[in-house]
Amino acid sequence: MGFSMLIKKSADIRSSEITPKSIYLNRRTFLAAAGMAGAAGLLGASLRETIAPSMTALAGNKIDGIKKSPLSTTETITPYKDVTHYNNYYEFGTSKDEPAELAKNFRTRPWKVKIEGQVEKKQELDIDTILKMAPPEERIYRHRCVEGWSIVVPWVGFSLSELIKRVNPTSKAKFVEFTTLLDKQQMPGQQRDVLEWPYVEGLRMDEAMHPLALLCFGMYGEELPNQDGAPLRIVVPWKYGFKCAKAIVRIRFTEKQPMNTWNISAPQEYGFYANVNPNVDHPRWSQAKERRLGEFTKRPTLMFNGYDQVASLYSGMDLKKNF
Ligand SMILES: Nc1nc2c(c(=O)[nH]1)N[C@H]1C(S)=C(S)[C@@H](COP(=O)(O)O)O[C@H]1N2
Ligand SMILES: [Mo]
Repeated sequence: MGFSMLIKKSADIRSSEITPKSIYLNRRTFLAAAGMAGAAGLLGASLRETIAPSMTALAGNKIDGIKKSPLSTTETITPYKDVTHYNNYYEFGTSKDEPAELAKNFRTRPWKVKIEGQVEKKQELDIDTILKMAPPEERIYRHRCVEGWSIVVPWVGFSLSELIKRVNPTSKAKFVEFTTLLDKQQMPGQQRDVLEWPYVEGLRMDEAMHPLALLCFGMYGEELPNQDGAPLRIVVPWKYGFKCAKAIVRIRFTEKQPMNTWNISAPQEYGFYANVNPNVDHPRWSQAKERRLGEFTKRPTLMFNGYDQVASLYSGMDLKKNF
């Protein structure tokens, strides 16, 4: 009995979903269960009773009723550990491992999202109202950072168009702007001038309405970890990662092209469009190749990150000028 039985118990519980995440979790549940076994002995409680609640707690907040999306890639999913410990989120530090640590206690409830600008009715939506607007889907997308690394993530969310349709933009709405929370206390990175705060991003209306553009609130079957943008972010898989604003508190519809944070910071390096494009180098490095986290050899970067279905959005545009 003892440990071997405990290991079996943890494995059984998540055998329905063998993903990199569950393998990682099983290690943690095992370690926790080992600790709990000691506690059970001391208190005289049965092992089953003691372990069961801890399983739930460690499994995080699972999202129910997730449908699989036909828009998913079949490429190998990047391990959960990498996707949650190699982050760009300057509000929580500029090094990749800082957000996991510094965003630990970030409060994602209560959370409101302001809907402003060119809409029939300006309003403030509660995050839990937004999450109920459409059924959650798992979208396994490639995600390419402008810095040259990439990951494959099973995001959970629904098309951004589902929200846009429901808030009735006026005919003047040509762009959508997304703003991240401004909170120097909770976001220690905002105490430094590394970027202009709050972080702002934007999309052209037809880009935002494209079925691939995702309003995202989860990954690996669970609510988003704070370092990945909880409680709400966007994911635009054919664009460089910096377009995917995290911790969104305001969605504003505009007539004019909104400014975006990285464009303000370094306009000659980061444009508004930021479509993944192996033929347009960053002024300081080539964009022709990328390194998938966990792999050694670089792979070629694909036009639009391989999402050719968006090409028609840019027909007639010079993508060297509109980088
Ligand atoms: N608010 C905010 N959103 C952000 C960033 C940021 O610093 N702040 N970094 C961007 C960049 S450069 C990338 S590559 C992605 C990274 O998302 P991930 O950490 O979930 O992989 O988030 C984007 N969204
Ligand atoms: Mo990035």
